[in-house]
Amino acid sequence: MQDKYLPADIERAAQQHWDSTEAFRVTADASKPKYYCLSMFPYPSGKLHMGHVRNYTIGDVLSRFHKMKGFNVLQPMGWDAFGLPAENAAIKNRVPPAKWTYDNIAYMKQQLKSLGFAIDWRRELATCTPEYYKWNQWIFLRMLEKGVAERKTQVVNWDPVDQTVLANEQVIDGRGWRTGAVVEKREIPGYYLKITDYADELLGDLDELSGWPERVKLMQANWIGKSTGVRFAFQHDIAGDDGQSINDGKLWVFTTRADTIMGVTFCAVAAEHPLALHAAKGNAELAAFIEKCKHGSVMEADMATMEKEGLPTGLFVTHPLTGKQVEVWVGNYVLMSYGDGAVMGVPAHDERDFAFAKKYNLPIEQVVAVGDKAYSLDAWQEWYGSKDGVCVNSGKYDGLGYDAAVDAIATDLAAQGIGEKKVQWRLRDWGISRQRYWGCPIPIIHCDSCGAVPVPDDQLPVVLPEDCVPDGSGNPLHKREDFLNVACPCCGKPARRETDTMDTFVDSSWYYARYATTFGKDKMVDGETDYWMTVDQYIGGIEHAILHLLYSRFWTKVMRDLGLVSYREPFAHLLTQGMVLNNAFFHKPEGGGKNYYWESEIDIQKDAKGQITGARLKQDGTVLEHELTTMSKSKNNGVDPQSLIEQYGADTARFFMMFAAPPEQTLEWSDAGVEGAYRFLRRVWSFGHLFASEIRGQIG
Ligand code: ANZ
Ligand code: ZN
Repeated sequence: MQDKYLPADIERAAQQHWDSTEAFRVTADASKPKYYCLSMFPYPSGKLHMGHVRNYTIGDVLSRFHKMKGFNVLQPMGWDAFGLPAENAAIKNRVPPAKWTYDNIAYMKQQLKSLGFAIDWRRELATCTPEYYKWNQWIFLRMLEKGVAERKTQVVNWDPVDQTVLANEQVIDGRGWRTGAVVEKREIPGYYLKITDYADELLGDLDELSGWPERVKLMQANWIGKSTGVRFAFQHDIAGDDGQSINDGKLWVFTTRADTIMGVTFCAVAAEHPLALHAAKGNAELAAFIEKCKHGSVMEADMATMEKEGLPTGLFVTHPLTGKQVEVWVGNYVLMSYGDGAVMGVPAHDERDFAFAKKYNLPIEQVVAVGDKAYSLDAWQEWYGSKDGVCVNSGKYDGLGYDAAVDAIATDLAAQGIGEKKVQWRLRDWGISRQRYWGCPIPIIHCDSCGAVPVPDDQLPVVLPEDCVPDGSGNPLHKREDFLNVACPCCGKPARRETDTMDTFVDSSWYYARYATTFGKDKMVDGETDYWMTVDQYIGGIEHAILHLLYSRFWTKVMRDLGLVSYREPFAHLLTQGMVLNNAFFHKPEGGGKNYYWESEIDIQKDAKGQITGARLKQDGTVLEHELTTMSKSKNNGVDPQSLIEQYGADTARFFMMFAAPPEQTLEWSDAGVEGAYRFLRRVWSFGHLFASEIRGQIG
């Protein structure tokens, strides 16, 4: 044992020993308790960042701790390897996404190895390999058979200049990211997974996840969004072009506040609603407004804050309980995709309706009173939306509280056959079709005679050609005759392959189950899965709190229903690690925004406690502002793990990460802290050396 602490030598020797002895290779062993420790697999973007290092160090510490306690520990690693950045890199550098991805994987794997994690590399997987995505295709076909997957039309972002479909993140302020052209909405067919069929179970089983942070469970519950209310119709005889009453003469609405039904002063429908489209036929102003709404956001967060706008349709419907005529408006705050795409407007008790009524001078009628608070029309206040009041100005319902009023009103509507209580979910079915090249091909063949035909199992996987170079003008698969042309599996006539690929969330929805198999070529998962699953500890970023975790939970339940696995939830404990923060230094240029500088470009002044008191740009001496914020490429404040490893060794990096902050909390980067960690490890080494050479010698 050498007396000096030389991390590069020590770590290399240890890592070679682990490699040659396959120290972290594990197999199912029923005689031992198991511990499956999983960190969210990285996207192979080029190189590791500090967030990865933190994530994987936490997992590694837990894994090694459990191994020392006698558990059979599985800690795997792999690559979330499909997705848009590879296509963007291809456009920029003219290299195929496959090459870019595999090169990045090779580099990042070396980085992970140099960090010394106790990973069973034999189980490494990359989602862009046919061995992996074959099973995406296979289970998709099972879902089609079961009716869990179905084909229907979807609305996509269309760039009219590039003639291509854009992902949401490629639309910036309503324009295409490359062309700057105003993006249009288009309806095209695509595949959907019926996650809504599992809404009840996905919500209910959250109660079983005692190892999950409450915050994440709440986010999931809100996303699933169970609302209990009443669905009912306003009747009318508005005839469409065919002379028949539109929608059978019923304008359906969903409300969570049926107790306010006597306060309805208008109805509002979404821009895409049949009544809106009908009214627009003879009304150019309305037609233009509807067009404008179509370009607007459908994000609910935006809907809540945006300026309420609308136009009257000139159409009237009948209030089911008062018989009064109620005018129908088109409102930009009504979503076509929620409930029935229409609302009863109760401005006295709903904030959005209030803003709308104020703007367009529509009547506001109080129908709920809370205590003896006086109602005022000057502002919409918190209690107007409260369910704690009693009905007033509501005829026979006066004096009833929320529950009693809803019951009575639902009963009266049901008696007319135009209403009932209803549970409404916010969750939508999961559209998985992406008009992108770098993803898992959807295994469908289009035949002029037979329609959309599933690829037979014995022709799987449908292999994605790996040598395409996207140029931004649409999916390059459209030009690949060798991929496109195929015989129809039904009738044998010439047919064409589907060119859409799957949402990359599909890839990450079941990778944890694949790690826990023997990687057999003939099965998606095998018996080993039931030994290792469920994951005992899952670790990753809070940015995945909703979609990735929800899709994985859904996927698990589908696999259970297909008889592939026996568990119903994939992750027993979840840890969402905090972000890594660092100071960022910037100028604020005249036109707005911030110009960031690297620490190497500036002189920093600090006080005795090491607090930053000022910063100047070396180049010209100008004063810079600074803020503590998440490390990021765009803010020039990232610290490269590689340089840290080279300077101090992996153990210092790992040690600093674990001691600078509790895992769930944000971690402030500190060069002094890193040096302190290094000095400590050096002392530990010297002590070990002393023990080995002298003390042991004496005992010896
Ligand atoms: C009248 C009313 C009065 C409402 C009141 C609320 C308060 P959650 O809880 O999210 O389910 N709504 C229904 N369909 C809509 C759509 N397609 N787009 C926009 N808003 C819609 O919300 C249900 C409430 O959201 C419903 O209850 C309806 O407004 C509105 F004092 O009906 B309410
Ligand atoms: Zn055919």
